[in-house]
Amino acid sequence: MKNLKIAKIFYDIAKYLEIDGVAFKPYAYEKAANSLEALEKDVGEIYNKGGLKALMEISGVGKNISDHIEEYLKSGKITIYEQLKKKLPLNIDELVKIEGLGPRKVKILYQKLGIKNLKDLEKAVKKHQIAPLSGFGQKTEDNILQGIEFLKKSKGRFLLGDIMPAVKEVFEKLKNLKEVKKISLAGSLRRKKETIGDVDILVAIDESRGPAFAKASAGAVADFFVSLPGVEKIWGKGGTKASVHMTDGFDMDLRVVPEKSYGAALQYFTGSKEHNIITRKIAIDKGLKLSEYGVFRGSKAIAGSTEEEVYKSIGLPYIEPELRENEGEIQAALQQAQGNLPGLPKIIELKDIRGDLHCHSNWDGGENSIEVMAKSAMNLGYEYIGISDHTKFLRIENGLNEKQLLDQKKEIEKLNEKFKNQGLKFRVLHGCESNILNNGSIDIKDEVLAQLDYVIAGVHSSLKMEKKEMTARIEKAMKNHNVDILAHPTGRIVNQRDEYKIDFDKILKIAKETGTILEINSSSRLDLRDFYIRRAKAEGVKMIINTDSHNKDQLNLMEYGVGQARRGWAEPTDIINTLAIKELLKYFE
Ligand code: DGT
Ligand code: CA
Ligand code: CA
Repeated sequence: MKNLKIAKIFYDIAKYLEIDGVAFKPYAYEKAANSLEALEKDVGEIYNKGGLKALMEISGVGKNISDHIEEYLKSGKITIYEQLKKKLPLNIDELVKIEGLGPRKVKILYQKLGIKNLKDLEKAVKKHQIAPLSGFGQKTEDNILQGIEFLKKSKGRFLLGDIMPAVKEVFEKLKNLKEVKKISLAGSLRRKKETIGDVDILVAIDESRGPAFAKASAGAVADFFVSLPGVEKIWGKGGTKASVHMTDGFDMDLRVVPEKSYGAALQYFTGSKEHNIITRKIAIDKGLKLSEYGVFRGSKAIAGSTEEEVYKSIGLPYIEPELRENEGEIQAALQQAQGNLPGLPKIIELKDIRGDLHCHSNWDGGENSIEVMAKSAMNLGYEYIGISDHTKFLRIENGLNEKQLLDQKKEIEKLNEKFKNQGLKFRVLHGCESNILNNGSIDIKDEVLAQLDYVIAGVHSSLKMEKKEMTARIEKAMKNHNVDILAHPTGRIVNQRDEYKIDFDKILKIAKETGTILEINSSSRLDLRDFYIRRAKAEGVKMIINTDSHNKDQLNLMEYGVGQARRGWAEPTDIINTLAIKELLKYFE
């Protein structure tokens, strides 16, 4: 699958064009890259089946972009990209990832100091060559250093949402093999960690027809695995396991086991390592041995084929994968086993979600109309969608002003009328994603905010404020009666940007006082983080899981927000978009 490779090239092109000061075009490349990342089908297959026309049906892909994709599929190159690289021979992707280094600054650093990559940049920072440059200064140099440290920490780990579409494709192919009786993702991917070191897949084969048959089956699965289309390198292959490197950049491990030890193997390979260490110890304390092959008393296997059975044999209820981090789940499980409360949380599931309230329409430069977004939400089985376009302070995002918001209100009323006449129960809610200005005020007049169904507010500028100021800024916004939801509360972006400096305990306290709902943003922000979700839950602060979709396909990102919420032990009652509309609206009164 070349989707991610091509997406990366498009991101690079966008950045090069930005450096050159080209207007609008960079955004088009980014949009195309976004949808390629989210695409669950191989772009090569799409092209082979339907040619340029089929490519152009991918959202964000027009004539120009589809030509580029075709060129890449045919030649492995995109001419304009090669030309841009020649003109500015930089590792652009690496450099602009540094927080505080926009394309403009990257260009200056190249022209003045010959900085081409992260290494050059780090050297220059250490020699204090950056601060003296005009437009930079000591603060920028410090920020760059921080950014470098941050990037180093996250190196080599992939965003869950970035690799999942490619993984799902492989998974489906394996699942369809006749030798495969059971299959599951394992490791950090199954635990829905926000970043993934490598992909682990576990397969069970039929052993009931004798060892020779089982051996042949396992071999067939491993052979198939290493010959998958996206495999670039084979790290190793044995009779029951294989390990490969994919063109998309990540590694995958496959394990094949007989059905009778599938549960034990799944428990082992799901991890985490820390969780496994404790479960094994519990087994030992009971005079048992727990391994990837099963649970044994002496040489007799007493459990192994399912995880439920494995946990039960060591005296524990089933523990959801997202909880297996040795963060108190074992104590909770033991408590439950002894009949005490609260025990393990009954964590939220994707099917509990009834709507998505952070969605952008083409009013603010998003890709799809309100109606298309609404229909896509209906197809997901939702009961409502909330349109929350950016507001006027964010000019680059075509933020809406008061008048446009009121016009939009009318359009939404009309649309709801139409749905009603069609006998549909579905409802479009009208909100906005307003900006919390430096002094904590909102960039839209209160009398207009009051006319919306709900208001989201978020920080989108001056991210580097001192802790006290930033906390006070957010506090003031939360205390605005019209503000219902605090978007991406800490400002972090996975592998890209650390959170702002804030006093999270204070934010929780204010949320409790004001009834402000904290968002769990499902995009690459994954903000709130899992441990903050747990703290919010403990304080009784309500949350909402939103996708922050800028097109209809991104509505599918909900699964990652839900994964994050599950890792944060959130139950349906902690999350307000599990509610039917009538109950939901009470939170916005
Ligand atoms: P990752 O790949 O870094 O995102 O994290 P994981 O958790 O997927 O780790 P990985 O792929 O190295 O191993 C998959 C699982 O296998 C891991 O979660 C637990 C189990 N495992 C691997 N090595 C060990 C080990 O040395 N001891 C124990 N107890 N379990 C291990
Ligand atoms: Ca792994
Ligand atoms: Ca692994």
